[in-house]
Amino acid sequence: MFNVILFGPPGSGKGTQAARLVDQYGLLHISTGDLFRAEMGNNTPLGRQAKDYIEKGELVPDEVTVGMLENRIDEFPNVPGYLLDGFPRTVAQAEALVGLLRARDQEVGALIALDVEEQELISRLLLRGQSSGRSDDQDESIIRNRLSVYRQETEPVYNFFNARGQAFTVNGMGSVEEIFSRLSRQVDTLKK
Ligand code: B4P
Repeated sequence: MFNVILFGPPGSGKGTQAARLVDQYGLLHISTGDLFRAEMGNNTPLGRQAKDYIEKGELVPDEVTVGMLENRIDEFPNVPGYLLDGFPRTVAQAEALVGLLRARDQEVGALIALDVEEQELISRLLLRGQSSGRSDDQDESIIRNRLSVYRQETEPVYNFFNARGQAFTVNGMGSVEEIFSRLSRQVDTLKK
């Protein structure tokens, strides 16, 4: 199994690139953002709980997020690997991930971070907000809060995996195709 974490700030292209990477490598795409939006769309108790946080640009509490991720992994035990998109977003989530994979005789293969300039992130998210209906993409102050939460709570996850020799960075500026070819080269090198 080859399990990859696709990492980066909101708007860095994680969801966009994850869709291509799963096609290329046959991995199972697990996006915690997509899972929360599906729960919100179905108005489930979990969705109602997540909505309050997401609409403010805050992170959903770790115990809720980790439980949802673990259920998803256990639904699909026999895949060539998982592509984690938007998870882990805190060091506590990273520790939980390592533990839950170890309990299943698995491990994280690598974390690949997309590096994108802040102004570009804001432009991409505002542009998506015009068509997606996502309230967290429509208000620049909420976007700025997401970026500040990212710097404070999520960036340390990079250091957590870097200390284990498992973190890599790819330039996330440019066209979707250019970025995909950089990412594929990185994955191919790691899989060798
Ligand atoms: P996510 O759904 O993960 O939201 P995101 O970070 O905004 O999406 P992503 O980064 O994948 O978007 P992309 O760049 O592909 O999370 C939403 C919320 O859910 C979080 O704020 C949080 O509240 C909650 N949540 C999720 N996971 C959690 C966790 N683990 N713990 C706690 N809370 C959690 O796309 C952005 C736009 O850029 C798109 O319109 C795309 O078309 C465009 N784009 C992409 N690549 C481009 C390029 N190269 N050039 C131009 N535009 C590009």
